Amino acid sequence: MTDFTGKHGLIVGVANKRSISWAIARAVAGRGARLALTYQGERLEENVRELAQELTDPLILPCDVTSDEQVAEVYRAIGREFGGLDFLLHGVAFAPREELEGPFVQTTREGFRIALDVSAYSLVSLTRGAVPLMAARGGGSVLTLTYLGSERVFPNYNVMGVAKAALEAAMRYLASDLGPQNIRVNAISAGPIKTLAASGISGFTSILGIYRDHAPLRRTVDAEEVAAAAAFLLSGDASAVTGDVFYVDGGFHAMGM
Ligand code: NAD
Ligand code: IMJ
Repeated sequence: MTDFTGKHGLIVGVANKRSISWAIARAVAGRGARLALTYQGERLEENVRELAQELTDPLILPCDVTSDEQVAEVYRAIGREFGGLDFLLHGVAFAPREELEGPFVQTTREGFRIALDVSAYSLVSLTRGAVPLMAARGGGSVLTLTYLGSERVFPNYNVMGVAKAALEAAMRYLASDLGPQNIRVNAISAGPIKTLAASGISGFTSILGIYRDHAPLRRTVDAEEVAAAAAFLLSGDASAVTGDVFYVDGGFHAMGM
């Protein structure tokens, strides 16, 4: 199933062992992929290098997505080392903490700019950099991670909801641009999972409880379940799927009440 033998991938968004991007890295590496992993800053380098010890011959590179120069250097290194690229996983999101509490109407111009730059524009710039390397392989697959807060209101998700709406729209425009080059672009909308991006969010535990009570499957999802769907979408098995938001949320999105 979903074999990645001989495939090369770039995974952006690993912070620690709980990161959804790390679960995806393990899933595709376990099916034979060779990976480049990036870390956001020196603070996270050691984490990523330690996790990557279980991978075969990984490429570990710095990448703060707000730096065009760092993004360019990532692709120069991948071009040198891999000579092409088959898939890209975008698992990056950030808004200043103060924006994730209190009323959305108080969102600052700077908080809005940062959230959309890091969480949505980065898909555009990372995908653009990947295009020549994917074209060299006759096509590729790009996948991003989103949340239902793009479509409905969740307490405190605030400007991240707006950033995820922009991310999903960007995903569709990229799918349209790049389809002719056989590059597919999709998103997984995951249910809530306790990761670093969920830590310290007030009310997060009660949101998990609401999913347990109301999702059709009456439970929350784990990162490995997101990773299994990600492996499918990143692989040739999904060769006719592009421009899609694929829900891995126990069915929660289907409910009205
Ligand atoms: P995480 O904190 O492990 O991952 C977020 C990543 O974003 C981190 O690795 C962090 O280093 C990276 N990042 C932030 N700013 C960056 C920058 N300027 N440059 C480079 N990297 C930067 O948490 P996660 O839950 O695994 O989040 C991964 C993705 O999944 C995010 O897009 C998030 O919105 C999405 N998601 C998470 C959940 C959830 O409940 N945890 C649900 C749905 C979607
Ligand atoms: C985050 C905030 C509020 C409600 C939330 C979340 N719900 C879920 C999340 C209901 C599921 C997690 N999520 C989907 C995210 O995309 C989180 C993004 C995020 C988290 C932080 C925390 C630390 C910080 N900035 C952040 N920026 C983005 O300083």
